[in-house]
Amino acid sequence: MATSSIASPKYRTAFHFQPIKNWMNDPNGPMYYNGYYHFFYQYNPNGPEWSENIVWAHSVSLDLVNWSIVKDAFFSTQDHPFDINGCWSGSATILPDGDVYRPGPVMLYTGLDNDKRQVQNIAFAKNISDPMLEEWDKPDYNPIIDLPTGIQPDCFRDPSTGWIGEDGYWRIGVGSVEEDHTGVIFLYKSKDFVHWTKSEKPLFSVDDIGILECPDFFPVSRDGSKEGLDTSSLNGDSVNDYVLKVSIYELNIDVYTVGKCENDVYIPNDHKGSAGLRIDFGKFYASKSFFDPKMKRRILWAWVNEECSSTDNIAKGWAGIQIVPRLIWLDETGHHRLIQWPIKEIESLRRNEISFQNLDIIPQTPFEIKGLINTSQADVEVEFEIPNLEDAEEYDPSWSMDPQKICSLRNASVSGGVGPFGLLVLASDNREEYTAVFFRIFKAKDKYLTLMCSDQSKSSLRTEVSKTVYGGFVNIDIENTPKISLRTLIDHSVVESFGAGGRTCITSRVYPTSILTDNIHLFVFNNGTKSVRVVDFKAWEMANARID
Ligand code: DQQ
Repeated sequence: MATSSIASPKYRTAFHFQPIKNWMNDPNGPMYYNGYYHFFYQYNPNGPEWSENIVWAHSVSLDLVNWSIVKDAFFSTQDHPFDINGCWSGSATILPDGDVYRPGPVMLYTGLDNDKRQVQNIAFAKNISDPMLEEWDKPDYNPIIDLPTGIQPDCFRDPSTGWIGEDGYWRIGVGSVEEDHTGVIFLYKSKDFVHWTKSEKPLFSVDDIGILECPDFFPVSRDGSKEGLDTSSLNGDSVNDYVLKVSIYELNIDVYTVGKCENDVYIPNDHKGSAGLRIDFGKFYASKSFFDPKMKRRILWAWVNEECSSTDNIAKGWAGIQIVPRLIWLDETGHHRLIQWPIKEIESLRRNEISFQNLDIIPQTPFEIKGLINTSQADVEVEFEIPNLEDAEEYDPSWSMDPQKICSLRNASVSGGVGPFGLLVLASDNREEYTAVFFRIFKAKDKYLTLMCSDQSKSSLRTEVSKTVYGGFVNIDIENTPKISLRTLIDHSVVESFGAGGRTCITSRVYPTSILTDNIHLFVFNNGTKSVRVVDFKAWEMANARID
């Protein structure tokens, strides 16, 4: 068994964005401009590990699926003290025509200055009629925002996309932490996008949570429409809601709330005192969205780190991928929750469809999906029907509503009442290795609870990779509609899953040794006590996306 072959190209992804080699982390400044989608990202050109002196790499695409790499946009140079030690994360704003500011794409990003203080810089696209936006101008007057008094020099970063208020002032949020460990998003205002003044009150703060990174602030339509809104339509709007997403450094998770903005202070509708709900319950961080004016939608990117050791990353020569970009919109049911779904364009890679309907999955008898040529790069959509909820296990109140804990205690191999049922992906033929993505229904005091898990405990015979069992509850009324769907994107070393139409999402990184010998299978399974029915099943092999 070639368990030492982590360096095999078979762990590289086929349709998730990743550079040809080396380290990548946060998505930066995504935007659509003049016919092209632009994607910038934190990149270490010198190796497969994070480095303080990181650069902004840049790729362009016509369809968000196939990418051409253009030259790095921002990197430190000796003549620029304001980012001489590194170019950290930031965001794009496309400034409209006007006399007050220079129109066209503008980037705000964090620079590490000559004293390694974090400061905020501006850069303009040099030639706004070049659709590739290859050249960027970093004016000598940077930084445009200096470190605020009383803030640690290494705790002030990640400017958001700007939005303009009714008063004609632009606003941005910048992540930080105060001395007493309160996480904050500072608010800055500017008339010309160059001179910024810090507002007395932060846009948002959470007690005792540590630094909040990569704030993303955007409007969503309250009526459940999938149509996205431009960030600047936040202006004086009482019809729409606002989303604030933050990345919590100490917990390594991305969370969001839905709320309103009053006098430049963001007020979440619920989850008061916390930073909110998880966007994705798996490996997922530093996400950033943008409004796509071509398709009138909001698209989310996020960094998916490796779950192997840094020694493995050095052996591989690469580390870090991005999620498949997701369409995001607000659930119309009034629960203040986002729904996420892979962008339509990714379906252009689907090949060799397999489908069937109305098949009962018998307990302890996994059903193998045969006929897909390569199940290590596939898109699978399945809808389950639960014939009888009466068999659901009792919920144990001592689990204290901690979904990851429950998924770990009751992983895919622990037989239940209704569930676990779902998919076994990247499975070896003897099922010594598999990643299980599944649901399990519990009978709680006065309602049924639906849990979704992505179980990496058996995902690899390699011992030094993560065996975490990720989990999240699914916000559906399973009692009245006893059906639930699962979509899973399988791509060599990533398993990205969308439960109940994108209400609960979990991304896992896995390194099955069986992929080295192309011994990879796909099953539908049920470890409950009664059959569950697959009402509809569809799967496709996925072609390779082009990144060059
Ligand atoms: N990554 C960047 C920071 C950001 C962090 C540095 C989040 O700007 O806060 O690479 O992953």
